[in-house]
Amino acid sequence: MSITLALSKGRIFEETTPLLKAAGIAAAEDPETSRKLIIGTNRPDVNIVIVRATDVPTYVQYGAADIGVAGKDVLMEHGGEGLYQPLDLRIGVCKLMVAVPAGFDYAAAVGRGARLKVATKYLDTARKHFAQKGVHVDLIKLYGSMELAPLTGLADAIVDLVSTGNTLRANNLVAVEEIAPISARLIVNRAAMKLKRDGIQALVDAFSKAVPGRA
Ligand code: PRT
Ligand code: MG
Repeated sequence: MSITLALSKGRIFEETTPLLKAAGIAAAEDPETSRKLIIGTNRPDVNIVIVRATDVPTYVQYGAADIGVAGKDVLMEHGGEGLYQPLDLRIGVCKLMVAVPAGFDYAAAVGRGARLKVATKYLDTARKHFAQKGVHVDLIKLYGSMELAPLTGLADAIVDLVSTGNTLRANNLVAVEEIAPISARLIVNRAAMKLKRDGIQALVDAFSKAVPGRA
């Protein structure tokens, strides 16, 4: 029984490669240079499909892929239906944060019950976060370059991922609140977990042993 693994190109593919290697799996092609969306591996029973980062949970949820690697940010926004999340891979580590222009008094704005305009691609996650705090927000959906929104007057604040903080600094923004710590998770289709139990469990175990910083 063959196993299909869904990955996105870029940092997820790059940081998953050493984990795959530890599990004895090597991709036959590099998705950065190949235009193929289905990539074979050195193992005839393992294939990789290359999809957008936000589409990884969807492919696995519906069983088009058996397993996948997706950021916690993407999983929170997706909701996680139909998925097992057996392993924190401790890659793609960053934080989901609220950021505002330097000098903007976020605490005061929130304190006096102002309506905040917030731009983000994490609409559901942001809505839940501010609702929980009782902060009134108008959410504006963006698909990228969130950092530009406060600089152009589109929004007062953004909800975005921060790792080194360099992007915020370069755009004169400061992080004012952490929403969640983020790292990539191994996700498994619920039906595949039963039907392909042995093959999938072997992969989970091999990844688990290779997770960075594992005691
Ligand atoms: O790029 P594309 O639109 O195709 O998709 P994507 O942006 O969803 O994918 P990709 O490959 O950029 O990110 C995939 C996953 O990597 C995310 O879902 C996160 O789980 C994880 N990850 C970890 C990050 C970062 N760190 C990160 N720093 N994803 C994005 N960033 C961006 C952030 O949005 C901001 O623009 O990097 C910038 C901030 O970085 P610093 O170092 O300047 O703080
Ligand atoms: Mg990106």
